[in-house]
Amino acid sequence: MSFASRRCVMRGRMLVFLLVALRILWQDFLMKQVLENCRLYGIVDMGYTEPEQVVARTHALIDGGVRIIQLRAKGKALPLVKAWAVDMQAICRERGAIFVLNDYPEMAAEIGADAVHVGQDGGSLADVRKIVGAGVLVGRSTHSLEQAIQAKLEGADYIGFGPLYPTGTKPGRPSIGLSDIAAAQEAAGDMPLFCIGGINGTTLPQVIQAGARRVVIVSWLLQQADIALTAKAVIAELERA
Ligand code: TZP
Repeated sequence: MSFASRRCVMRGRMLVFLLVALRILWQDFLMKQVLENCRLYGIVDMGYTEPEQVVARTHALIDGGVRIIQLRAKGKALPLVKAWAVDMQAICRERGAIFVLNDYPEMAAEIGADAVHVGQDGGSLADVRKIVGAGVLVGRSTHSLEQAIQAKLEGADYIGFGPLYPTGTKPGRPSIGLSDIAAAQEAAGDMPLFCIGGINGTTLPQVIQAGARRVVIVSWLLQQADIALTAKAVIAELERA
């Protein structure tokens, strides 16, 4: 190959590399914007969802204005989790929402998930980031003010904070109450903090009153006859506060 054509190939490769890098940066910017503006985080929890409802519920949440949607499939067979995750990721990508896979960083990397969410037992966030790679958001569950501060120091993209109230969705996990919400919110700074655990139409006003700006609602939302309408009302209530 002549020197001129080798130079041409090199330039082509550099251009491709640059375009890929720009695309990752742009995608990252867009996702951070969505995360920043998100008030209600939805979870398609397979403890409350039949497999044939996964697609419709993902659409219903997005119809209701939810822009971050997690698949939570505790104890389900991995091939099933992967199939649901692939479906949800495709819907979220097409409709401008962030898809979050709970618990499985390797699978998140494999299917190209927008984000992965890990618990306190999910290892260091640096290790999770090594698995999922650049441009994938990483969220962490926290159950105390100290854990919220630690997650911020570790560079979490967002945190869940709770359970505020006892909840059957996370049996055995003691509730932490509302008293630390404001301090955790303050410590979180610009890292989005989502209050979680036992939030429903009755408890939401108290949670907002205690300083919450963003929430995750699982069972109550999934059990509504009209998920989209309920999500819209919750978002409106959070935005009014
Ligand atoms: N993490 C803390 S509480 C909780 C999780 C996943 C479950 C919240 O579910 P619900 O049904 O909204 O109480």
